[in-house]
Amino acid sequence: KDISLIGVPIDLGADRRGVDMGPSALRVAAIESRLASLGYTVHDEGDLVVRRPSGYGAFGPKLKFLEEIGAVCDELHRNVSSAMERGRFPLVLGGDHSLAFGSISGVLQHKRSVGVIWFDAHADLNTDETSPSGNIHGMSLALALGIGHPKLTAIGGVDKKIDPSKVVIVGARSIDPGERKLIRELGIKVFSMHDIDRLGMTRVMEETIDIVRDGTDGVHLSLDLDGLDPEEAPGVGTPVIGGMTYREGHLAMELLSEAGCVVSMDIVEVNPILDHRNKTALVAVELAASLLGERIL
Ligand code: DIR
Ligand code: MN
Ligand code: MN
Ligand code: MN
Repeated sequence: KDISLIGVPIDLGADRRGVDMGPSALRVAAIESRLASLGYTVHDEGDLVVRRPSGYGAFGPKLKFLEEIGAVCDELHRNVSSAMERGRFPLVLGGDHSLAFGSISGVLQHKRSVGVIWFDAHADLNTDETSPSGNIHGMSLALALGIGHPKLTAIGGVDKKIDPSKVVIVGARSIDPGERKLIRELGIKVFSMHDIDRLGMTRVMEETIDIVRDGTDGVHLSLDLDGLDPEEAPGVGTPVIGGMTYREGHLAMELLSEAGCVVSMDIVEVNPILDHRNKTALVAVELAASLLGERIL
């Protein structure tokens, strides 16, 4: 089995600079050799080119850097698509979470119906109308559902969008009013930290897998490292207290690995500038290895 590593050094979707160094931090954390040791042939495709703008651009502070992010997502969707075309598992190294819209668009070029698991402290379901920040990393799941600015939702084709009944958000604990409304209207399943506390990660993942696997041709996993607790993953731009432990995250990956349904993955929001000795990238590599089959015995 082959894996394509696709680096996306973008920090324009968020306010804290430095998450563009995430792909480098993940490589320093030895992602390639770790996956190779599991028996994969790993193809590091390098990094996509991200333009360096001087200001927010034509769409202003409600949709910061829309043109640059749109260009990167368009390019990424083609890269993810061509990796899948060659039978490889696309592993996208971010970068901020705005890129996930591009990777999901790429997967949808190959799979008619895709389930999505969104590990995150946040829901990323804002639009330019509801966003309190104007940051596109808080809009990427909405965009993948076809909701948001038409210049972005057009990427990959307006018909290539995910079904809200096949999306599960895991680990949420910071949701904006507009996002809450959308979650209710679309009936999106959210396992918040409250649910993880109450039910335990095993049950949460069993229910999650049932939802995303049933009736789909594969599952995309979008892993925002701020889903973990900031004690364990401090190198993120928007930390929120009360997150998943490393063990909970690790167990979730092992259960997903056993289910065997994940066809593509993003690792996002790793910001080495805010980190302690690359701890967050090292945690991310542990989680990716578990998802891709690593076991203790
Ligand atoms: C907030 C923060 N909901 C926003 N979002 C983040 O700006 O839309 N997503 N940090 O990962
Ligand atoms: Mn996110
Ligand atoms: Mn987040
Ligand atoms: Mn492990």
